Amino acid sequence: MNNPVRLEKDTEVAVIIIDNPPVNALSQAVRAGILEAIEAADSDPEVAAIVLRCAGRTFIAGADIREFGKPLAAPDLVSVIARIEGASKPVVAAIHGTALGGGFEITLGCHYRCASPAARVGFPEVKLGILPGAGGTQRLPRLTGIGTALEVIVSGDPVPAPRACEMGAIDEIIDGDLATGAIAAARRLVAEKTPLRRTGELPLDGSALPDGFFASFRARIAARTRGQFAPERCIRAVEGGLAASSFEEGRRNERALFEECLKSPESAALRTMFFAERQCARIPGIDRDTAKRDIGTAAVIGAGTMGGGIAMNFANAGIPVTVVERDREALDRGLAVIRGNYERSAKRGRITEAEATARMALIHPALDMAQVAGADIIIEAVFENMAIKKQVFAALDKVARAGAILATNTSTLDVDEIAATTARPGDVIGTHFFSPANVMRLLEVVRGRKTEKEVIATAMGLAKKIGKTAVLSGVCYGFIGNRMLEGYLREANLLLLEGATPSRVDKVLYDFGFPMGPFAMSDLAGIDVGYLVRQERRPLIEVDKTYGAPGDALYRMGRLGLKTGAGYFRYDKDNRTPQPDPVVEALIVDEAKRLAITRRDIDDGEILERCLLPLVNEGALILDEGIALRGGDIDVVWNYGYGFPRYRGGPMFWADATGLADILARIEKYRARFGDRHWTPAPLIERLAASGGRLSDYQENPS
Ligand code: T1G
Ligand code: NAD
Repeated sequence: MNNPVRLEKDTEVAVIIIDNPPVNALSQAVRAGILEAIEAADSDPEVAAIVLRCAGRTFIAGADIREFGKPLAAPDLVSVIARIEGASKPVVAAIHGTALGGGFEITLGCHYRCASPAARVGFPEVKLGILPGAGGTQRLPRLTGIGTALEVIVSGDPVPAPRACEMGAIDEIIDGDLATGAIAAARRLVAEKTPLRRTGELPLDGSALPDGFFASFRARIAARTRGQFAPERCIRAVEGGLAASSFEEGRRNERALFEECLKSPESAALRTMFFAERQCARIPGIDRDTAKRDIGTAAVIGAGTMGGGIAMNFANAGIPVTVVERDREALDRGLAVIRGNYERSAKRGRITEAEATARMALIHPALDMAQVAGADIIIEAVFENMAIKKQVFAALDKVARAGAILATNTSTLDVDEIAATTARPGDVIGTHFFSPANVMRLLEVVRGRKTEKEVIATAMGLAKKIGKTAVLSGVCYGFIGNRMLEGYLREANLLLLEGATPSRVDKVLYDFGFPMGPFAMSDLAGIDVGYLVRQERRPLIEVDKTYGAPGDALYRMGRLGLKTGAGYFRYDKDNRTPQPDPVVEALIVDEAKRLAITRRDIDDGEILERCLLPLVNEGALILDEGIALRGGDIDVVWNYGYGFPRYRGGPMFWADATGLADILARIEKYRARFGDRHWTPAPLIERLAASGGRLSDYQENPS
C-alpha cells in the first residue's frame, strides 16, 4: 500500500498531506506517517512553518474504529500529538469536511487552526461509548473555557466551523482555497514572529465557574443520558483536568477513564451499531455499478398522517412533490398540517421563514390522479385496506410514466399482491416510513418477489438523500419491525391481565432504556390503530381469547389514546405525560375475571423478559427466513424505529450479550408455562446456542 501521508514543500512551508480514503481515519500507518513527516519538517532547516491538511472529502474523521479492542501498534496518537505540539516551528491545521475525534485532537495539538466555512469539528466519541482519549478533554477546555468544552464533549454533536471560531477552537475561517489560505496563514505567523501557541501549555482556569457548576451540569443532562456510561466519564475527565496540577496529570486521568469506557459493554454495543448502520446499505447482488433511476420529482397519494410527512421529506430535500387526495376537504386538511409543521419549525428557529416558504412551494396539491403522470416515484399512503390499495395501484398503472417507481407505505399488507394489480410488478416496492414520517430516521424498504434490482438500489439511494437510514426487508406480515412488535405488545397486554399495571410495565421498559414503555407508545400511536390491525387478523387470533383484550376493551370505550385524552393512561389537557388511571386498572381486573385469569404479583425481571424474549425469538425467525439480511439490520430497525436503547445494541445484540444459551433456557421456561403457541424457540437460536454463534453477526449469504 502507498504511504498514506506525504510531505510536500511550498518553498519554506512544509505541507503534510494525509490521504487515507475514505475518511482519513487514523490507522497505524497514518499515525506513523504523520510522526515521520513532522520530524522531517521540524528538523529541516529550510522549513519555517508546517501545514497539516487532508486530501479527499474530509479532514481526519478520528481513530480507526476497527482497531479498537486490538493491541495498539506504535506510535500512539498521544505521542504523535505531543510531537506536533512540541514542534519548534508553527504547525497550522487546515480543516475541510469534518475533523472528528482524534482528528480534532490533532488540530488542537497544532499551533493554529484554519477551516473552510462549511467544515465541522467535534468529539463524537460519546456516541461510541467512549471519550476523547488523546488529550481532547484537556486541550479543548483550555481554548474554549470549561463550560463550552463540556457541552461539545458530552453532546458528541459536531460544531460548524464559524461557531467553533466564536468558541475559540478555530482561529480563522478561510473563504477561498483552503490549502492556499493555510499556507498564507503559516507565512504570516512566521513573518509576524507570533510566539508558538501550545494548547497544552495554556492555563486551565476554573475560577469563573459558578458554584456547583459540575453538579448542575450533571443534573441538566441526567434525563438525556440516563443509563449510559460514557457521559459521566467525559465529565470526570474535564473535572479531573481542573483538579490536576499539570496538563500531563489531567491527560493521564483522561486516559484511565478512556480505557474504562473502551471495556464497557455499552461501548461494544455502540461501536457495533455504528458499523451495523452502515452495513444496512449493502445488499448482496447490488453494488455501485447497479443502475439507479433518477428521482427529480415525486408524488404521494393520500395526505393523511403519513402522506403529509412523506411529502415533507421530499420538499425538505428540494424535490418537488405532488400530493393527491380524494376530496378537497381532506386535501386542505393535509396541506394545513404540513404548513403548520413548517411554521412551527420556523418559529423554533430550526429553519428560516424563507426556507419554510420555499419548501411549502415545492408541495403541489392535487385532486386528480392524472397529475402524477410525470413523477419519477409515486408513494401510496392511503388507508390500510387491500381493496383500496389495489384500486389505487390499478389507477397508477394507467397514469404513471413508464419507468416510474410505484411504492406503497403499507405497514402490513402483501406488497406482492399489490404489485400484481399492475402490469409492471418490477417497478413496485414497499417504502415503509415510521410515524411521524418527517421526523423518524428509519425507512424499511420492502423488496417484492419481482422488484427489480435497480428499483431497490434507487429506493436505498433515495433514502440517503432524504436523510433516512434504510433497511431492506422481504415481504411478510409486518415486515421486520412491526412483525416483532406484535409479540412485544401481546406479552405486555397479557402481563396486565396477569397482574401488572400499565405504569409498572412501562416503567420497566423505560428503565431498560426505551424512551417510553409499550403502553405510552400505544396511546401515542392510537388505540384504534392497534385495534384495526387486530381486526384484520381476527380469524387468526381469536383462538386465543386473551389476545389484546385490554386494548380491545379500551377501543370499545372510545379511549383511543393521547388524541382523545385517554387510553391505557389518561392525559391532562395540553400535557402529554401519561397519568395512571384507576378506571383502566378496574377494567383490567374485570377483563381478567371474564377470562378466568388469576392475578398475581409479577416481578420486574419477568416483565422485562416477557417483553424482550418475543422480540429476540421473532427476530431469529425473520433472520432464518431471509426477511432481514443480517442480525445488525434488525437491531438498526429497532433502534431507529422503536427506540430500543442504542447503548444496548438492539434485540439481537442484547440476546448475544445475555448469552444465547441463557436466552434459549428462558424461552423454554415460558414454553413450559404457556405452551408452544407463542414460546417455541426459533430453530436459529437453538443452532447458534449450540455452535456458539451470534445473532447480531448472523447473515445467510454474506456479501
Ligand atoms: N474508523 C473506521 N472506519 C470509519 C470511520 C472511523 N473512524 N469513520 C468512517 N468510517 C468508514 C465507514 O464505516 C464507511 O465505511 C466509510 O468510512 C464512509 O463513512 C483517540 C478514540 C466521517 C462524518 O466517530 O461520523 O477518534 O461502509 O458512510 O456519511 O479520541 O463516517 O464505506 O466500508 O459514514 O460521508 C471518532 C465516525 C473515532 C467518526 C463521514 N470518530 N465517522 O460520513 O460516510 S474515536 C468518529 C463518521 C476517536 C480518539 C478517539 C462519518 C463521517 P464503508 P460514512 P459519511
Ligand atoms: P390516514 O387515515 O391518516 O390517511 C390516509 C389518507 O388517504 C386519508 O387522508 C384519505 O383521505 C386518503 N385516501 C384514501 N383513499 C384515497 C384515494 N383513493 N386517493 C387519494 N387519497 C386517498 O392514514 P395513515 O395513518 O396516514 O396511513 C396511511 C398508510 O400508511 C397506511 O397504509 C398505514 O398502514 C401506513 N402507515 C401508517 C403509520 C402510522 O403510524 N399512522 C405508520 C406506518 C405506515
